[in-house]
Amino acid sequence: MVALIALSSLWTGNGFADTGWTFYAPYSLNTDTNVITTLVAAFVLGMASILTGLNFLVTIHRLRAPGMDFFKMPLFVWGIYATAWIQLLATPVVGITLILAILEKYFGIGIFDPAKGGDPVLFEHLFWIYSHPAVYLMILPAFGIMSEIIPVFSRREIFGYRTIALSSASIAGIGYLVWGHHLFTSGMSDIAKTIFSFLTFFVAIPTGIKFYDWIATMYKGKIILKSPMLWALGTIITFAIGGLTGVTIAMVGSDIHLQDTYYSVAHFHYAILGGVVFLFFAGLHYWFPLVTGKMYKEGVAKVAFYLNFIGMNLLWFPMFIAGYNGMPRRYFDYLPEFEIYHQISGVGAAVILSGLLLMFWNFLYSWKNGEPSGTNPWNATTLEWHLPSSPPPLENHTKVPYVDFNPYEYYHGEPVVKFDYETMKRID
Ligand SMILES: [Cu+2]
Repeated sequence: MVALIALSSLWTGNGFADTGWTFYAPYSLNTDTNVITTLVAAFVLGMASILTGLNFLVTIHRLRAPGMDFFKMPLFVWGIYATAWIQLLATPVVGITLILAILEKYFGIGIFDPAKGGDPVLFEHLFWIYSHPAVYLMILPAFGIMSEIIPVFSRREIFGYRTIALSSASIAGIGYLVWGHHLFTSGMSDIAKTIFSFLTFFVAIPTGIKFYDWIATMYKGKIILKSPMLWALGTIITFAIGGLTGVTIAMVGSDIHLQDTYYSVAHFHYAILGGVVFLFFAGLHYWFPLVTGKMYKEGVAKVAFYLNFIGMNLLWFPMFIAGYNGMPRRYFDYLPEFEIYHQISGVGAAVILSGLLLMFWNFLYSWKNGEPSGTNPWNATTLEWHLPSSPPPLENHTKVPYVDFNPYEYYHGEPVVKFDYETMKRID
């Protein structure tokens, strides 16, 4: 639907919107490309996001298995739960903003266009009230995947289950209060800048708690370096770089120097590629046998991981240095002193591409020709691995399971809970 609306730009005359993804006013209101089609497409996408969030919230509140209270849920579900609140509460703000922009374009009402008495900075505020939490909307489910993988491949009960669960909720909550850090150079009072800067630092606290919990889970664990765990460990490094450089641009003083440079491009990609996408890949490896009933080639998966990890760092780390030295973003050309950084990035892009191709080839090849995986190849403890067959039969479980155990119970490196598929209860 969204793609169709966006593609309709092609035959309705003036081509795709040329505003970039932020639709900043007043340019978006005055360009004659098909901004309205793109705004409508983004609005439809927003509606889908709100309904998805609502669906997950109601499902998690009303349809948990008998016996499963909130603190027996897998941490991936906690990540989805926190995300769903963001989808429900923050997305309407951007939806209304898009409608206002459409109305202004159609009817010439002066809301954002200063030529008509509007305020373009208001658009930036409304846009980022959603679009900052949108970053957590991506990372919280990814952190959930991390919290599934770390205990299974450390053969230890997760350290600080409740603090991980509640830190997801508090990241979602704090996420609403920090949007102003995108506007430090847009014209804001010094007091507002100081408050937004200070509040942004608070995001580091629940995020840091998660990192300490993951590392504490591994401590004295029986670590198994299979590919899902490799991706998770790689992400601990890359996301730490993405997160900590985020703190450096949350400071007003350094942000005024680094705003709109390659430094922020590098920060963003370390957080989103080195956080969200890497953990998505970790999850693909982790749940591949569950979904397909086949096992991929572990050696190939490891080579693909190292290519991606090395390529990712070659591609984006030089941008920190180039950006710090003044390379602006969104320029198609650059001064001679930035050439070396662009060249290293180019090599990195080729390396990461080869890693991605190898990874997807491995998945596709193994889906057809892989060895049967069995129902629980990782010795995992959560409910989705307690199934009679892999891939799962229709409707997954033969009857509704009774869950009176914590999601990650290991004792001396072995899962504690044995499950009976006839009664769908634990065997003691
Ligand atoms: Cu932000």
